[in-house]
Amino acid sequence: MSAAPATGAGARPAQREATIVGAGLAGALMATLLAQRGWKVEVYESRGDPRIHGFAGGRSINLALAERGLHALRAADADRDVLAQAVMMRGRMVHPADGGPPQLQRYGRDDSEVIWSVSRGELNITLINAAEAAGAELHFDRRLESVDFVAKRAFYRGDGGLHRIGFRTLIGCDGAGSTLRRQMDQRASLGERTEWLGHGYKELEIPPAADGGFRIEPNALHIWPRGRYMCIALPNDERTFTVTLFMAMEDQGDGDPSFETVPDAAAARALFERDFADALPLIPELEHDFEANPIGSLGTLYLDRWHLEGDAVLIGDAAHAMVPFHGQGMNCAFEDCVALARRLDATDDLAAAYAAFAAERMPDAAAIQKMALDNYIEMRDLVDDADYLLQRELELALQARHPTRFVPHYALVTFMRIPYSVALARSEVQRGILEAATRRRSSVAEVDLEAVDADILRLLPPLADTP
Ligand code: FAD
Ligand code: E0Q
Repeated sequence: MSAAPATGAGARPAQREATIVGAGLAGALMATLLAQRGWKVEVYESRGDPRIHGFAGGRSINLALAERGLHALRAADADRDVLAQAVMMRGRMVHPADGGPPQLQRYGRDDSEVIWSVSRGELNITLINAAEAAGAELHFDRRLESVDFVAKRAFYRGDGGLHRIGFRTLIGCDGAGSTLRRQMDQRASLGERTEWLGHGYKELEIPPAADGGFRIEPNALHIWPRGRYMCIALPNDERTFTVTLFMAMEDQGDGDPSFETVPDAAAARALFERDFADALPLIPELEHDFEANPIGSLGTLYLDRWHLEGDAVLIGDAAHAMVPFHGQGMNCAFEDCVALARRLDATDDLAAAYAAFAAERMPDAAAIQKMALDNYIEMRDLVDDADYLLQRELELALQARHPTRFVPHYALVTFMRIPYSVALARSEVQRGILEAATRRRSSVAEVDLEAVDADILRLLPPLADTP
């Protein structure tokens, strides 16, 4: 006869199990990280299995993956599979308005400081496979509809029915339009607020050249800055580029184009003939793409709370959607996954883990949200602005003089893993130094570097890790 197991409070560790809502980028990575740590993980995704049904209507959409996201993929042992399908981007290729030759602005000091263009669909499939391989159970065609937090039951729509499924805790990875967020907010206000940018986007495609190669430089993020609107293009490994046009949703009365004044394919062609003349011949299906693809809207989502005790927590876009202009939304979502997995692993107290996760990550999400908004202004105005180029040149000179103290803004965000809030604070100090040093100067040779050195030593303590 064996003794009955002890059942008193605290005698048995809580079951390490979680239900993840959404098998997109954050959901699939979160599932992988927890399953690899021995958790029992169930994932519910509203869409069909992309391995069977293909992805997003077959359009290839790509994203820039940087060090923060790559590091999270390393933690899940998925980095090699992802990089095998990625295209390296060493800088921005700026296409001037006057039709002059495009100029490469390097992102880093050399080819060790680059970012990667990855297909959203392929990346998602790689992560779904990793999650399953780690032991997570994925359920497709299951759209979360409502949550009963008292009975701890969730309701999912799919396969022509409504499915009632119990949970221990819910991790919301269901994106910017999160249903879980709405359900949590009904139980206890999350203090939600969205600030719409007032600008939207439209995706177009550059197909391969006749010989099957890339039609423009593959190892760059192409950008056509035009003041208050712009186009960008990122390479895909199948030798196409995805072009994204960003502009105001409504006419601003300033003569600039908007989705209101450019409502159809004919107007889009006229806009490209005038403002993006070198891009136009690269996009043979411009009319079709413009009519067929939706206008995306852009905004920043702010919440006062990300979790409901130990019952539910939000991560990724569901918690802090941002505008895409720093290329960090996915990178930030992946950092969230690593931070949350670490907190969950450290304690059986879910409410404490969620509170610690939110306390750690909310300041960082707010910082990258702000930097992403600021970068739209910078990107649209990139045109050979002399002050801008002088400040970039001085940044590199100061980094060479003080590699542990002065790291250019872009590198702090893109090539390092220091918290975004630290990157923002240091960037602001550095911007002050750069503005003061370049005032009424037209070349780095005219800058009083010794005076700048003193400011740097005084204001910028050395970083432990430098890129
Ligand atoms: P999502 O990727 O949106 O995934 C949400 C998942 O939840 C989806 O699979 C969805 O089907 C599912 N779902 C939704 N509702 C439910 C429900 N009720 N029940 C079940 N499942 C549900 N980031 C970068 O890092 N680099 C870039 O270059 C970059 N470029 C961008 C360009 C544009 C134009 C935009 C709009 C964004 C860009 N981003 C970029 C941001 C990036 O796309 C997001 O930050 C990222 O997708 C967030 O991941 P997520 O998993 O939180 O949400
Ligand atoms: C990157 C890489 C959608 C988008 C994605 C990006 C970037 C930009 C401009 C945009 C920022 C930059 N950037 O080049 O400074 O680095 O991801 Cl618009």
